[in-house]
Amino acid sequence: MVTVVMGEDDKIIGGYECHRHSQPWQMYLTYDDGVRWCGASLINEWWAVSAAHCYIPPPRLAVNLGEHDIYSEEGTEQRIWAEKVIPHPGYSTYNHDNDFMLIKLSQPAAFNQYVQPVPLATSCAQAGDRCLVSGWGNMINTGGERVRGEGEEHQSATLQLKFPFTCNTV
Ligand SMILES: [Ca+2]
Repeated sequence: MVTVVMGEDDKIIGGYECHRHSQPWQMYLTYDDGVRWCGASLINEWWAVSAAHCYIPPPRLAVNLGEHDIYSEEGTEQRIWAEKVIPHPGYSTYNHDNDFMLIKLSQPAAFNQYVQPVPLATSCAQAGDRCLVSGWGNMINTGGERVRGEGEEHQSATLQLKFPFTCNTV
């Protein structure tokens, strides 16, 4: 598990369109009647992990799996409502420490070639390791407005891991 917390105007650049369904654990969250929200990853058929700053109470939150193009119906999607949403009890809104959240699904995800749990790490990451981040974030800065055409296909980027003591010296 790698967390990337950035300042308000920091961006990840240099991304590319993911190979279709190459990250079958990647999901995005919606609330109410389908408002697109944060990203998340499927851990197993009942549970997903996201960020605590994405908290929405369970009756309103849903996970969306099997997605690639969020603006077209591809026949691979699963939308499942959340039954429980559990932010890390030590989450700090001040500095985003412990920015993790577990989501229990109201029914199990159906695994297939488009929906699979994320392979969890078996050892700690080291500084300098390369890691892949992905999602459907905005691709241009619109001052907060989401506009159709931005990040509609699943995007990937590779980052090199730095630990805080390294970041603080550059
Ligand atoms: Ca779709």
